Parts: sequence; C-alpha cells; structure tokens
Amino acid sequence: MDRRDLETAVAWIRSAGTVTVLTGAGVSAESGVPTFRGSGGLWQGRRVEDVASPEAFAADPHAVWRFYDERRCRLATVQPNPAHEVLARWQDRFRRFTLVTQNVDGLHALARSRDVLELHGNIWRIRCVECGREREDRTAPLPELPPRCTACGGLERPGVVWFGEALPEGAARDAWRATETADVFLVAGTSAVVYPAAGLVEVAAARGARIVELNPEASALAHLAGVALRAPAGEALPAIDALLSGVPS
Ligand code: BJW
Ligand code: ZN
Repeated sequence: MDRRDLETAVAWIRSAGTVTVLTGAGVSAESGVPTFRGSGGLWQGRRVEDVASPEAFAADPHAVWRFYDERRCRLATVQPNPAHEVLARWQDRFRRFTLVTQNVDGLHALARSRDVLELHGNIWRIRCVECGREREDRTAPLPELPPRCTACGGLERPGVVWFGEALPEGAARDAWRATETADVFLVAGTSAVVYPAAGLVEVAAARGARIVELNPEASALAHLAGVALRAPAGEALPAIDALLSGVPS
C-alpha cells in the first residue's frame, strides 16, 4: 500500500462531513467467504443465471436452494474481520456515515454495524413466493429443501436479489441519497460490475465526492477513484483507522 496514497485518503476522510461506504464480497474474503468472480469465486465454473435468477429458481428450486443452503452452512462458521470491525466503529466517528453493502452474508451487522443498507438482500432471510411472508432463519442446514411457508404452504425462496430483480426500495433510496451528499465515497472489495449498485460510484463521482477504492485489484470503475489503496480491506481499513486515531505507525 502506497504511504502517500494512504495519507491522502486519511486527510480526505478526516475533513469529510459525510462519508458513504459501498462494500462488496472482497470485504468478507478475509473472513473466509468466497467472492463471486475471479479465481476461486462462487461463479467459477457456473453460469450465474443457473443459480442466481428467478428463472433458475422457477425451473429447479431444489437445486437453487442446495446452492444457498451450502453457503449458509459455510457462513454459519465465519466471523467478521478487521474491515467489518473498523466500519462498525466509524458509524460513531463521523457525523453522517452510511454503510451500503452488496453483501448478503450479514457480517456487517454481526460486527455491530447499525442500519446497514443491504442492496442485494440477506441470505438469512427467507420469503414465501405465494403470500410474501418474510422471516429470518439462521438454521443451517435447513431441515427440508426447499422450505415451505408455515402460513400458506407456499414455496419459500432466499431473501436475496437475483439478476433481473429490483433492489429493495427503501435501501436503494437511502443509498442514493447518502451517495449524492457524500464528501468521501469509499468503494471496498467490489468488482463494480453489477448495476445499479455500481452506479453509486458513478453518481458519487459526478456529484464531486472524493472516491477512495480499497481493493488489491483495480475494479471496473477504478478510473473514477482519486486514490486507490491496493491492499486487502482487512489491512487498508485498519491502517486508515489507525492514522485517523493518531496512532503512530
Ligand atoms: C478484495 C479482497 C480483499 C478480493 N479486500 N477486496 C446496466 C448495465 C449492464 C447491466 C445492467 C445494468 N443495470 C442492470 C443490469 C443487469 C444486472 C447487471 O448488473 N448485470 C451485469 C453483471 C452485466 N443487474 C441486475 O439484474 C440487478 N437488477 C436490476 O437491474 O433490476 C432492474 C429492475 C428494475 C425494476 C424492476 C425490476 C428490475 C440486480 C443485481 C442483483 C445481483 N445479485 C448478486 C447475487 C446475490 C445473491 C447471492 O449472493 O447469491 O449479488 S450477483 C453478485 O454480484 C452478488 C454481489 O453482491 C454482486 C457484486 O459482486 P461483488 O461484491 O462486486 O463481488 P465480486 O466477486 O465481483 O468482486 C470481488 C472484489 O473483491 C474483486 O474486485 C476483488 O479484487 C476484491 N477482493 N479480496 C478487498 N481481501
Ligand atoms: Zn406463504
């Protein structure tokens, strides 16, 4: 990680009144959660549409549920990492701080972040496709696949957002608001290829926010970043936090 870039990012963040953060799968990588794209990613060797689309679920709910049940089992064993922990502390450090995530793993909340805007839903939520009843269920593995609604007997689905589906209205609205007013917009651990989430980076840049990218690799929107820290989020965020807190390094 370049020291001058780190210091620039810290100076920007220190003087910002409004800080908005967009996280992606890379932020959970150091907790042992695989990312989607790239080597070792969840999508590798799979067509995305085969598991993360309403069409795939309609065709074979059992196969789609097996994919999600396996991920739930793995997630049940992991813990937040230093990146999640720093972001949870920052909600009390800044006057206006918003954490927007594309992650469905719930690790930000587990690290005690409040009011996380989950753009792609949450893997621990389950929704009935018939009556719309939604519930949280952390049982892993689920006793029966696919699960059925105890209210109406209908088929239930994971409470995540698949391709072609709209984002949760409230979370999307609040995320856009927090982006339009951001002084600093931090983009951490996302390839920035999935829209409309990636569009937040473009909105922030168009509104004049300073963009800081935290990612060992350049994202698709890296050209919009004024500063890019090419390091794992679990190193970059604690490094920023230490300088903000005046801890000598
Ligand atoms: C580290 C690291 C470390 C590694 N530290 N970093 C405009 C243009 C083109 C297409 C579209 C468009 N608008 C809409 C679309 C279509 C589509 C889309 O975007 N397609 C593109 C992929 C081509 N979008 C949609 O369909 C969306 N819906 C929609 O547009 O609806 C319209 C509508 C309106 C009104 C009514 C009805 C419809 C929905 C998108 C839903 C995405 N869902 C998924 C699955 C969630 C469920 C599940 O988990 O299974 O969300 S896809 C998957 O990708 C998941 C993620 O949240 C999302 C983003 O991935 P992310 O987080 O960026 O992960 P990776 O793996 O891509 O990247 C990881 C990064 O981490 C890498 O950069 C690494 O370098 C880095 N990294 N270790 C920091 N330690
Ligand atoms: Zn139901």
